[in-house]
Amino acid sequence: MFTKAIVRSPCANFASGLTSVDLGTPDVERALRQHDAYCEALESCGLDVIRLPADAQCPDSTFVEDTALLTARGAVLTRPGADSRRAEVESIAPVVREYFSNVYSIEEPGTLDAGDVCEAGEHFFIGISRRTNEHGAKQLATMLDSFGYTASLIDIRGVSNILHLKSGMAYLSERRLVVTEALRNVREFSGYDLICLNSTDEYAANCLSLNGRILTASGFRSVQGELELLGYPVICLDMSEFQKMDGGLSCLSLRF
Ligand code: CIR
Repeated sequence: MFTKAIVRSPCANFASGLTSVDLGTPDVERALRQHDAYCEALESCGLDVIRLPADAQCPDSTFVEDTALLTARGAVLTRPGADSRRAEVESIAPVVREYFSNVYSIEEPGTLDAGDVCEAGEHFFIGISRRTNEHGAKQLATMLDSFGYTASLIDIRGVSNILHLKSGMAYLSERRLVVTEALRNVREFSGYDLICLNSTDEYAANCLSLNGRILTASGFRSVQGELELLGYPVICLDMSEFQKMDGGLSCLSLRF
């Protein structure tokens, strides 16, 4: 069960953050409304939401997920692959330390964005991407091993259209994964039940399983229908302004 989530409001210069997609400039007011709805959805799943103030020094700081990995057995502060995002870790660190006594850090030359890390029960998939390098992935795998978890590394550098591993997949429950077409044949996913999405539904792969419910981006009716058929109550959220900045649902919070 998750009981808490850390979030940070989008800042006034949110639109100056990094993006690799060409979907237009986000509207900050609308992003703030979408962020509020996201926080309400977390609360409706039974989580206490710890809201951090907007940080205008770091335009991407609303994507808190990339700065830390929080597990039931310990926390890891990351070292984001993009230079412009490194300072975000300094501001999240004291908050993480408030709730976790054992906090590790990814060290140079390792880089790791936790958007590349997918927790699947006692196992973690770690993506090697444009942001997470092999050093970072291996450091994290060693830390997870010391917590008693297993991990496998998945190289997604050849997969187009996804920034992070979790831009293309999510773990639901009971060995069930949602994956994009490009990730369906990943060897490490054999032995899991796969819900494979059409290319038009790719953005919906980054959904969030929280205490028996699933949060998904709105506008993907067939994905919503498929999840509901499997018995998951689904909450749909408008993510348009975050999508313009390459962000998915999971990136907006750190759950624990
Ligand atoms: C970035 O490019 O770093 C941000 N604009 C978006 C980060 C999204 N994070 C995630 O998928 N975990």
